Amino acid sequence: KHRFDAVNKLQIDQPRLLSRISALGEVGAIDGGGVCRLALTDADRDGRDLVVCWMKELGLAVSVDGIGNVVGVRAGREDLAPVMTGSHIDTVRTGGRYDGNLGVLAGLEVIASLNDAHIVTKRPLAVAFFTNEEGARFAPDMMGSQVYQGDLALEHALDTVGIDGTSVRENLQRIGYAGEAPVGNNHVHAFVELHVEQGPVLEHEGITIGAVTGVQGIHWTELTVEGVSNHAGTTPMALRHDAGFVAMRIAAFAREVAAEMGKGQLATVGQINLTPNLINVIPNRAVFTLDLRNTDADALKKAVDKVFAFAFQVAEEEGVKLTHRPLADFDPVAFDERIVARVESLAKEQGHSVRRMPSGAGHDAQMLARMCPAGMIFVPSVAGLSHNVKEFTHAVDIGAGANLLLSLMTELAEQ
Ligand code: HGY
Ligand code: MN
Ligand code: MN
Ligand code: MN
Repeated sequence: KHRFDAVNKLQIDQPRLLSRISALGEVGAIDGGGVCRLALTDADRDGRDLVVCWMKELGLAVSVDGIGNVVGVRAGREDLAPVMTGSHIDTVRTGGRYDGNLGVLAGLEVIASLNDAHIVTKRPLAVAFFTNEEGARFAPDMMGSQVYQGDLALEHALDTVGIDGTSVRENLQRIGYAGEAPVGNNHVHAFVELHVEQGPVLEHEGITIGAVTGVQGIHWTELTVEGVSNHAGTTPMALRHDAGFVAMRIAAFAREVAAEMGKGQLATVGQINLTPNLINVIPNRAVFTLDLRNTDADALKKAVDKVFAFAFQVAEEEGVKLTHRPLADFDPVAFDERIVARVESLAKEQGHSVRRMPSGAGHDAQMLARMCPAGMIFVPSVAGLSHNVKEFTHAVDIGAGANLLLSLMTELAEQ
């Protein structure tokens, strides 16, 4: 009884959490208050070293697995499968201080608060950061958590070559995070991830907590168009095999399909590289990426089929060669209803407005959901900005999210 009351009154130390967020935000800091810690770069290594140092200071037993996932475990009263929280600390090139980082550091804050209160939960508690959640340098995204869960083979992930032509394996070794801990057969009792919403919904509705119901489907492809380079001034339009033009038509069509389908269909061409990329040369090669998403698996499949049918048709018309390489293909995921409902009821008990909502972004929780009951807590993103150096979440919302995480984890850890 005594312990239960103590846990119930327990609050996280918000200034301590905020100071860790700003300290980690200094690692790989870029102009505008953001961060660039692309997976497995030296900046990622420096961020990892800092978080591992904090894990050790908190008395966690730290392990590193074959893909570089780092898990810190706090012993429980009994030797059972742990309740885990965590996220990622790798960022996109123009990242913010909160995407991923908040979830990992709030996990450390939960540990620190329990340490201060000398409370030991029945189950062990674990805080993890997973390798390469972003997938921006090495596709697919959620790479580390999918290897941890077991559906992505370690060797296959290690062989992956990124956008700069180097492999996951060589980069992992170079930064000293090619670990020994096994992957694929880990036992986790439940997983809860705190994350910034990265969208405008909570702020727009004036709601503090998102009880995340699941993650939408994600379909990433790299397309390569091969045409004929020629003189921009002497080649009649009808005789061109313009790879750049075909790539741009496919990109524009993908946008039109999303607009036409509505109902949450999303399409993004984030990367496009033309060769020789010169003002007066018709490009003979275009390599570009297509990111299609939808909460509805059938609608997403329809969008993919429409865009590819058009792509092959326009390639035929323009007499160019089109090839493509899948980079990620994740079905929509539904989180565990008991966890979603408990996020909702705990938020209300703690005096916060709350709503259920799907996640537009991919998250490590969607991979853990394949191996244990999983769920997520969202807190608002100011102006809905993310993958942008101006990403920001108010301290009061960070406190609310971290306190909810503390309560939920300690409850799950008594199961
Ligand atoms: O792409 C995503 O949704 C995630 O940020 N990796
Ligand atoms: Mn993230
Ligand atoms: Mn992200
Ligand atoms: Mn994500």
